[in-house]
Amino acid sequence: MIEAIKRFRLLEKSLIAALLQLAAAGAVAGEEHVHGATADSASRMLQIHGYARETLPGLSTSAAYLKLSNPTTVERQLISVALASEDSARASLHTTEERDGISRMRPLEKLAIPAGQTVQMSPGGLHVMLEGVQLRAGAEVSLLVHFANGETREVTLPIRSLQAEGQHHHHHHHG
Ligand SMILES: [Cu+2]
Repeated sequence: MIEAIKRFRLLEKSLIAALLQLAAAGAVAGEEHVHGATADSASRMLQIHGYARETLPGLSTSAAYLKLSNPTTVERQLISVALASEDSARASLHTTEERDGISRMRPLEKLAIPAGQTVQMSPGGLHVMLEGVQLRAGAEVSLLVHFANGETREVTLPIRSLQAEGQHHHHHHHG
């Protein structure tokens, strides 16, 4: 009887060891997207959330605002953004600078997301400029976000009305 319990405990131990090894393997691969990655390793990947602004009637220019959280120990660099679907549309990384009391937008070549930090784009600051688009509030738009390490992430963002823009107190999680 005692022998049986001992053997069972041994089996239990080796099972736990095997599970830990699996978890460790998942963590190593967690930086890139892996099928079957555990929720734990997924939470250690770069996270991208955000929203896009609707286009005003008669205009074809808008902006998207991303929140990039980097829980990893490696700095990531966003090098470009593109629209996933529309060929005629253009997306580019912009920052806003105030000079002589006038705020101007300037293209950014890259955006660093330091290890363990979050970069939040916002109206009047960093943004993804969208040109040649028609964005309706309530719909969604997909962006391809390219990183210096060769990774490309597709993010689907909700499109918000201009009125709603100033009022949000929480960010939406996309699927
Ligand atoms: Cu801009």
